Amino acid sequence: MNHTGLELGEMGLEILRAYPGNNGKGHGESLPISQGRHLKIVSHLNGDHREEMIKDIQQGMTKPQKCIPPKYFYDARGSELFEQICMTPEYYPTKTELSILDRSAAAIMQFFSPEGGDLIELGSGANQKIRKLLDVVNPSEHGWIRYVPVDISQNSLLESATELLNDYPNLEILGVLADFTRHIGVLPRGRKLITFFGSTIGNLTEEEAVHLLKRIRSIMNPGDRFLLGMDMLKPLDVIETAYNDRQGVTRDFNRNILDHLNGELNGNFNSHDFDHLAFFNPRGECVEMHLRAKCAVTVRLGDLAMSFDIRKGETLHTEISRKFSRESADRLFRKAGLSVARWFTDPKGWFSLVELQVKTLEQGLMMERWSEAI
Ligand code: AVJ
Repeated sequence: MNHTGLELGEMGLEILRAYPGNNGKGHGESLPISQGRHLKIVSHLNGDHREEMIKDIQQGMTKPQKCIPPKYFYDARGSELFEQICMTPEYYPTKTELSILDRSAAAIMQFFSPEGGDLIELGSGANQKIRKLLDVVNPSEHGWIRYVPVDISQNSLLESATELLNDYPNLEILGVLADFTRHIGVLPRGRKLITFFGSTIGNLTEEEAVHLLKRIRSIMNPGDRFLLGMDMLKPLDVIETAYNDRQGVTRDFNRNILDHLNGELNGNFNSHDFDHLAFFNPRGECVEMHLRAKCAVTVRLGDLAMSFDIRKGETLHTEISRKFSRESADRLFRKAGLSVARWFTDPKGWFSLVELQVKTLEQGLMMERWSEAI
């Protein structure tokens, strides 16, 4: 399905598949599938996502606290439900982040004039945020920018890229089909502004987040910038309400993870056997989402050749969504070797867009001396 009315052939689509070489370690070669001008898609997915899912679920469902990694929310239905969550009156993060972009996009996009470069978006979605950035740039200067959306879903990558091409005809797009939690190394190395919106970083534990940020830092040059969206601590009722919307969209989103597993792994979950549970955990400074069994459940996941017993009242942990303070954010950046260039926020300080750069040697030394002094 193609909302734009653009035929792929007409637009000139080129898909390149990067696959591991025969020695099983190199970055592999690129195989052009079709040729084109404006849009090029490179795939780094080698079809092992099913094995990974099986491993993740097997591990998660045999822990004392059963858990399912939040990345499995996002099948087609889950992505649709997430878009709907963003439109509920209770879910403030997306709206707040967009309002920050309204005020700071021009300052952020200064990066591309006059030198140009790559605008990389990790986990590209509905184009809303990238449009805010592109719209403050004179269309005649769009040619200086190459937009590089990185996503795990070929359909959504194609759909959003074609839509953008229609509206920004001077833009060059390189779509990267990849799992950015694993494939940071395949991203282009030239002059770049990397964006990671939505506070998706909050789904990771401290260790996982440090690991990802270090990987990102490792591909950054001194002039490059990294724009990171982070949801901040705020009155707890505001946070908890955002994850318990009245319409029940978040509940449906949470339950949908089980339907997704049923489809992929030949399972027999009845998602309605589970209540939606979302609450703020003050020690972890995060929202925890769970699915709580309303009755004793035995679920069989055919493709794992395993059954799991879930007691009445037992929960499956599906997500953490961390809420940051300046201190916890700074701690994360310090551990990852990143330093703050500019910090954009909204008047209430509910959400942050932090512009980061690689910590220079001098800054690193200053930090060390400073910490020695206290
Ligand atoms: C997209 C991961 C940032 O944690 O707030 C929304 C996902 N979960 N409602 C978040 C989500 C429940 C969202 N992130």
